[in-house]
Amino acid sequence: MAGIDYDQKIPNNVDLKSDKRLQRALEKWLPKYLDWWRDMGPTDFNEKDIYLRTAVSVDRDGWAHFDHVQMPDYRWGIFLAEPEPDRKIHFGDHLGQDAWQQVPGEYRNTLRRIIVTQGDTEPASVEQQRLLGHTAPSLYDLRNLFQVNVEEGRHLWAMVYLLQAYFGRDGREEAEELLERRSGNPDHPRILGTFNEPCEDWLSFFCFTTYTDRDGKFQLLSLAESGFDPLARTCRFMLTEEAHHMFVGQTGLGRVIERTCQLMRDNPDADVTKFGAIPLEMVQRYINFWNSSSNDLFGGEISSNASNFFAAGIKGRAHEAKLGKDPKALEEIYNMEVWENGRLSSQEVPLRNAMNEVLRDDYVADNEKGIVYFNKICQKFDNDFRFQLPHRRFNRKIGIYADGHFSLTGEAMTPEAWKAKESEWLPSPEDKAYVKSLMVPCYERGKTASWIAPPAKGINGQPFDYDYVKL
Ligand code: BYC
Ligand code: FE
Ligand code: FE
Repeated sequence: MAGIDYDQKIPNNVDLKSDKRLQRALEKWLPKYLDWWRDMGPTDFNEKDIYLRTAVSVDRDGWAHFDHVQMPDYRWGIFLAEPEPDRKIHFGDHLGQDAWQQVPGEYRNTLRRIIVTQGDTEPASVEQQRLLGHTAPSLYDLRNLFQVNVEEGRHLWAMVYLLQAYFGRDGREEAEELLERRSGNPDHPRILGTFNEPCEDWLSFFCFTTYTDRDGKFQLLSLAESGFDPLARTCRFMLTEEAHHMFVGQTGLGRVIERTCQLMRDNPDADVTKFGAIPLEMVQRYINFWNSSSNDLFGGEISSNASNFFAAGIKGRAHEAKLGKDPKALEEIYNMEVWENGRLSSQEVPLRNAMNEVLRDDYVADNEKGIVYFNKICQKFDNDFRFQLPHRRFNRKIGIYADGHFSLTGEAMTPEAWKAKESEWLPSPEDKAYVKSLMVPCYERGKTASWIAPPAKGINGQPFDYDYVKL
């Protein structure tokens, strides 16, 4: 690959063309990445022209570049938000010191682990979504799926860049392992729970992009505050892409709800499944599953890891710099309901140990806004159904509530009582079979599948019936 024009092939703002060591590392990794993409990325659409947005520079005009491209030719780039001159660490024990431009030796392992954990989720999501191209409800949705997929691919590049540029040999090894773990593989799974869950239908995809990508938003917000400046700058740029992923989820679920509400209004006595739509209670059960699983992604409520990350200045609170709170977080306590000896009781937790919960608070608040949006759609159609966000204690596998059983509104229950409610609260085998039966592709321009309304508008000012994917 000697003499290749790096800026052309790999758009970047990290001066790749003058960094020989990084070039060598990337040249070794790139063919493995492309092999992984062909094996584990979206199946059967690699030769199709897709209307994609490519980031070609970090300024406003540069990154929203739209064109029909084939996915393997997508120019995965390396972009960091512009540096802030003279940036300081603005929280934790190193408050006021210069932000690190190199990896501080004492935090090398911790930082690497965080970057690997973040990086692992990106290819995992592509693996989870790899078959969805066969059943998209419209060409518009098909294009959005692939846009999300190539951007998650780019997010993997972002973390691989950090590993290769800043961590030497073990960083390069970790970069390879990111291509070796597999979502849902019991022998070699992805690191975090949700990223091993099957995501095989579009209702799950819209829940995933609503709730799991929103975990991405908040984890990236907290890492965007990092004292390790290259990580902070990378995450700030990734956040601009994350907004689109959540848009896909939120409006996707909204369109499913709209379609059902419309049919219910026009056919007051009929069962909507007769029209191939998804009952609102079923949508709620899918929300309950993906939301509760994604709550787990914030880690334990009381966590010495989280405390250490904060103390080290590696991972802050979302918008830490603008919070106006004690940047050392040493005095404050966090009042938490803990589950101990079979009952809930209030406990005072030193704030640093509660940082996962602090971030989850922001996440829950953001999710609540999404529920308001869904309920506005119900109201618009005079439908009495109201969506609700499951309580954060509901159906948890990680953290202090994992041992208990809690209702959708957070009350403790016996395991037997919970079991009796399970099929009302989480997708049942019948729900899954029904949703699966609806998953037939709709690839006629301007048309949508029976279970979803068309979007309010197209992509980049194009009409809905645009040729988003040339099949
Ligand atoms: N599943 O102290 P604890 C995204 C482990 S999503 C399995 O409670 P900590 C995206 C934990 O690793 C954003 N294991 O938690 C979205 C630890 O293991 P060790 C991804 C879990 O460490 C959609 C042990 O339990 N980014 O970008 O404070 C599409 C005790 O941990 C889970 C990040 O996560 C789980 N859910 O916090 C594409 C940011 N939760 O050390 C992309 C980087 C915890 O005992 N990661 N454990 O072996 C972190 O900051 C932290 O690792 C976590 C966990 C917040 C995830
Ligand atoms: Fe991502
Ligand atoms: Fe995302």
